Amino acid sequence: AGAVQKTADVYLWMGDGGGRDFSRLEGTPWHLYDIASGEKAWSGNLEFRMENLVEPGFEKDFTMADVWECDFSAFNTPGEYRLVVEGMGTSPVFPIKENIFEEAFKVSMQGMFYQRMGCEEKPNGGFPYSRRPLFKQGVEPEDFVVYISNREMVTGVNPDNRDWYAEDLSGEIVEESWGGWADAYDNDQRPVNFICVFDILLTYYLNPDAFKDNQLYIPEWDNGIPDIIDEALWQIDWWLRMRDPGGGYLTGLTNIKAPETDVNYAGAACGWQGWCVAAGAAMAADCFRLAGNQELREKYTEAALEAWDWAMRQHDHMLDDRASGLRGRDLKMTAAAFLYNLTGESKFEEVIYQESEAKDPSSRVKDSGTFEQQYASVAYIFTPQKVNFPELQENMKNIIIHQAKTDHLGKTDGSPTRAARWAVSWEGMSQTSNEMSLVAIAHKITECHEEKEYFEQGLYYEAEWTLGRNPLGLVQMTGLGDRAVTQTFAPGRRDGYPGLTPGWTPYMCRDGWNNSDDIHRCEWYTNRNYPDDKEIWPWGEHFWNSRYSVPNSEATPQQTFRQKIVLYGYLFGINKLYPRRL
Ligand SMILES: [Ca+2]
Ligand SMILES: [Ca+2]
Ligand SMILES: [Ca+2]
Repeated sequence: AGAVQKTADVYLWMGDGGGRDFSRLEGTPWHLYDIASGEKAWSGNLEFRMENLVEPGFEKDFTMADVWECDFSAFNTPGEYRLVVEGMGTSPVFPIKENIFEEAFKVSMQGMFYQRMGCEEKPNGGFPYSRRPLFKQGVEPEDFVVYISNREMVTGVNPDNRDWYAEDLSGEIVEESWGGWADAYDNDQRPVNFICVFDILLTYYLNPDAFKDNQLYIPEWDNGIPDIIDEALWQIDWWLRMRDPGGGYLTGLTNIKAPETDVNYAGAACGWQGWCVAAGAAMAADCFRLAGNQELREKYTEAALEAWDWAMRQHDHMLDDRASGLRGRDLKMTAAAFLYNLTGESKFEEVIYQESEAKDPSSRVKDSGTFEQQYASVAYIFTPQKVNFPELQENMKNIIIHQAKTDHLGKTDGSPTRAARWAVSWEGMSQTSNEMSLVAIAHKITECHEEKEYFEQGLYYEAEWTLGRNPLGLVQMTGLGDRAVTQTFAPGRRDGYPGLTPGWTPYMCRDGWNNSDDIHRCEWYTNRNYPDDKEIWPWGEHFWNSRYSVPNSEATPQQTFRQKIVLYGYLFGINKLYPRRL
């Protein structure tokens, strides 16, 4: 039930034996066995799907084998099943049920919770605390001090490099610096991760009625705020809290390293951060408009207007500086678009027009890593205010639908694994950075039934890949079911609870990033392969269930967490609001 798409891929890479040829089994009967009754519930015949190839867009061969398939998309009876192919074997037990993405969505959100810094409360659901120590002034360590650097973190060096920030200090300290999310397993807090706020709020924005209070494994229960917004506020409130004595918005914190754990350094305030705070606070306020929460709508609108005014007063507006693809001008446009929705002031609509790439109908609304206007465009497409630039709004819709087809769905027909995600340039993320937000938006805005089905199918392809329809049969994150990643370079080993922190999606990088130290060297693993030629291994099998290779098993929320939140959260949302035929 629910899924438009239910298929099992049949293939096998046999090491130096190459891909298994199943052609003699083509047409072989297969069956779904109902576990409860022990009866056959549905049957079909094995069909050829595609010859092995290097996947277009990714330039990777994920399977190293031809692919056959069992398609039971038409079968919709809830229950527990095994797929049995005669003469071949049987799958593990799997469920067919309503809204199968609920738990996947909740675990992907736990990924963010366990990046929280300074969170004193225990989460709901019997899970451990997030990061310790808290690094909270007056609490832990009690004499914790954060000095303000004269150097900002948007154009500055990686904040893992503490000394660079420490050697040029303003002489001031930060009153309160707790909150926000850590960068990775290490605990610097930097602008490249700030984009996570926008993807989390986008997930809410597209299906607001699906997201409620008391829904996630977080501490903020019974506060009247949808839990997904609570998680985004953990970062936004940190941005608002962490100011310099002149009211400037500080750009992050460096990586605290033992033995110097009672001191840290904050990046200087700068124009880009002003736009970022204005955009995040305005988007949160507009989410509260949709949630009908007048008090918090006003609170975050005021915070956004204050940040907007502060950014306008800066001598350098940093409109072309970027972090994680978000340029200053994209953030300014995002702030303006949500502030237009909230205030109806024409000056904000004019900024949307001025900054939008979509004035040119052949342009794009996003180009990951380069520019990012999808959040602003969504705000304007769904604006409750008068639309004075109808052509711009129409261009935005058409561009999103076009990009969803060309950047995403257009790849699936030529892909043995039906890859629909954005093809990122870094190999480590080629299979676990499942960026599908534009397809989710396109699904929301199209009025054409065939397009809706097409986009929905792409979202399912990608969700299936991450949840087990891959060569390792692996759930590509920690904490979800018995096929999930269990060993990776993630926190949670010393928290008194079994296992690592949930919701961690490793990069699954094969070749590393050229560091020569052993914890980075992927060669340590690939040199121990049999067969020893790593070039004949399927990319889909490049995960070593081990904690010791950082490029293979570490992660950052901006690179591999936020994409799954949008993907599972969107599928959860539409299945909750519009349950499919049974
Ligand atoms: Ca770091
Ligand atoms: Ca809540
Ligand atoms: Ca643990």
